[in-house]
Amino acid sequence: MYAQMVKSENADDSAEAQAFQARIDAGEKIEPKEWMPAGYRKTLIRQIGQHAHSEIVGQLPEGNWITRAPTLERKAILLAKVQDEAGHGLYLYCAAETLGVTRDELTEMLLDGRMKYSSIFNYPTLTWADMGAVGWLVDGAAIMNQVPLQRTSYGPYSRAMIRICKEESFHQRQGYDIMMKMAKGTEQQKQMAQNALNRFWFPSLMMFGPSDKDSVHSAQSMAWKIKMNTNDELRQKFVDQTVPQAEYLGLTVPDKTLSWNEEKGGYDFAEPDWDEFFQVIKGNGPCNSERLAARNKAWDEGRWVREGLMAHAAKKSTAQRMAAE
Ligand code: BYC
Repeated sequence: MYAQMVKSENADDSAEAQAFQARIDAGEKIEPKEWMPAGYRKTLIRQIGQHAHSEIVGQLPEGNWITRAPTLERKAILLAKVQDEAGHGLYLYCAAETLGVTRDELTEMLLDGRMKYSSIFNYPTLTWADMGAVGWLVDGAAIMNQVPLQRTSYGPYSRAMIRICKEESFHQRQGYDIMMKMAKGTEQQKQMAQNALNRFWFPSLMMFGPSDKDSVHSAQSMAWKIKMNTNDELRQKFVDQTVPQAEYLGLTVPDKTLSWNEEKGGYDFAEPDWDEFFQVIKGNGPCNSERLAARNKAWDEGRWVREGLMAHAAKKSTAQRMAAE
């Protein structure tokens, strides 16, 4: 079904497409069974699907620290956070399914590399302080991107975002709380927090996507209100929000060019290494093969559960049919 939809995608200037655009411009929400251009559907499947995959793959770097959390309380908090990410993935797969693609199709496209997930999850989490940096910076960047997506034009995506954003703010605060503890701890702990900031700063800036001049989808996605801001706008907002938080921690943002620009009312900052970004999204980041191997293993090991559930469902529907005859 997905392949058929992709094939039938074409530039659409029909009366239907114009009426659709007028609804978008008027701020109306588009609901699953309503008419939509093939390109709108395809873009949503790509973005919501990638977003769902990011939530699921995003459990791996933090899951890595559940067994090694320093206290029972930190373990319980991290466990709850990682479980929330699984829930976010499920809301998003459900939102994508309303567009006519199945969760299994999406999963297969992730597992064989046809669909992407966020570049950030291809970096390793080396110390406990990375749990602080991930919550503070990665979830902080995610919120910056997701708060405007609550107003996105596709109803099911917008409603999933409202729920997800509530949970993301707890995630960001738990990360910042770890950073506060570490930064105000021993010299060694403070150094661990600084190292985590050093390693996660630029990868976090990459989460917003390539610079606007290299963003292939932004213009059309913004016209359709699938995206509400450009990649550079959100990256700037993130830097402006995060630099004072780093200062409060007594940590240094690893960017010697960082300076306040009075005229624009925001920071000037160094761009991430875009060659590195494009390598990571092509599959050549530090942890890409490890992450995909973990997801493939989970998919293969869960096959018997899926088959068992399908056999049970088939048995139940046969029994119901026979009872009705
Ligand atoms: N990573 O034209 P562009 C979380 C790709 S999970 C990988 O600007 P677009 C969390 C892009 O797909 C949060 N790929 O694209 C979970 C396109 O390639 P394709 C995840 C990226 O879509 C667990 C190409 O580059 N959030 O927070 O207009 C634990 C050109 O880019 C990335 C979302 O998914 C990237 N960073 O804009 C903790 C938010 N950036 O597809 C935390 C929803 C770009 O043509 N998504 N690419 O092959 C979006 O808002 C948009 O899709 C993006 C990219 C801003 C990410």
